[in-house]
Amino acid sequence: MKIGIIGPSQSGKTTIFKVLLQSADILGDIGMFKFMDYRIEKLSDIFSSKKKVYPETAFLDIASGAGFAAKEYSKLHDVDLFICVANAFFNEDPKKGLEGYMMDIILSDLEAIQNRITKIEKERMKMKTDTESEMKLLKKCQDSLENSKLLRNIGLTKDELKLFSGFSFISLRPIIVVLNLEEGAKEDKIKLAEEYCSSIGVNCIRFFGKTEFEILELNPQERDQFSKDMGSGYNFRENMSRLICKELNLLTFFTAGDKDTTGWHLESGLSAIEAAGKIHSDIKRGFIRAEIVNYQDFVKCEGNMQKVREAGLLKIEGKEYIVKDGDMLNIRFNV
Ligand SMILES: Nc1nc2c(ncn2[C@@H]2O[C@H](COP(=O)(O)OP(=O)(O)OP(=O)(O)O)[C@@H](O)[C@H]2O)c(=O)[nH]1
Ligand SMILES: [Mg+2]
Repeated sequence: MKIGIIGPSQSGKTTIFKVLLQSADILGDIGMFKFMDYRIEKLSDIFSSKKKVYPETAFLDIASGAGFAAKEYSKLHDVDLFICVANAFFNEDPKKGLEGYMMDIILSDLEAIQNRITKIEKERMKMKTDTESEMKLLKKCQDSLENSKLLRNIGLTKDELKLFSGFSFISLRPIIVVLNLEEGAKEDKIKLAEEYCSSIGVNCIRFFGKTEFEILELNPQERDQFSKDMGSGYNFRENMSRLICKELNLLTFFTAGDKDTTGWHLESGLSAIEAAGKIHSDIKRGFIRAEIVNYQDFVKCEGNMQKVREAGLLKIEGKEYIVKDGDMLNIRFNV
């Protein structure tokens, strides 16, 4: 999985990249993003784990030129989700900046669609595969893009998406907008930008670039104090982690013990055997059963397994069990 930061020039892309990745993990314009999750902190406390392991993904800081030049387009083809940063500091109008940038995205997809249509029209005779259904789909997408609709939001079916598997349209992938603001930013302008995002079906999150960057430079104790002063729940990295999971349809399950507490990502709807495979192929191969308690229930029982058992909240499940977000898995296996 790969995430890419895009957006207008000088909007704060590199700033947010550094904040999300916490400088240490950065190598040039690529780094690993750790998905923050308070549940990992809590579980590792309860289990006195020696190590905490967060789910991770590659993160790219994609420098912007004007629009999407062909060479940039090729850098984007394997990115699964885009974070688009809009400048809302210095009295900028974030809505205007966003509209311009979304237009660039739409135009670049439109160009790819038109190229394909032209190619099919020219070479229809030579092409072995049925081009009729593809052509119909291309025209439908062309229409939507011309009406400023992102391809992600036009309800393409699984079969239609399959026809597009050889392409890498940007607007077909999830985009999260980050409004990069400053204390004292004009609320009405920000609201307008947020309304625009919701009108095009894109999630949007506020980010105080400069403040976050300053926090980054504090020592860990000062950072903790600052977070407390800002009120609980204030944690940009964690909010962003949650939003990315939601967009990519991922849930988090845990394994916890004295050695480590680990958070794992799994696509929603998958079963215990797939979860086992994430941990280790041997565990998948030798799967016998899974003992499962959900994080919520575990905490309700004060992190005491005895109480969990007495309350009947420890489930014994087989391979087919559909894993839920927050499930703690202990898989019995034999190889
Ligand atoms: N005042 C203010 N300045 C900011 C904020 N965020 C970023 N900046 C400044 O804006 C400038 C651009 O920030 P970058 O993070 O480098 O922006 P960028 O989008 O990566 O820029 P390019 O890669 O050149 O397109 C830098 O001088 C930052 O210090 C903010 O929230 N407030
Ligand atoms: Mg930059």
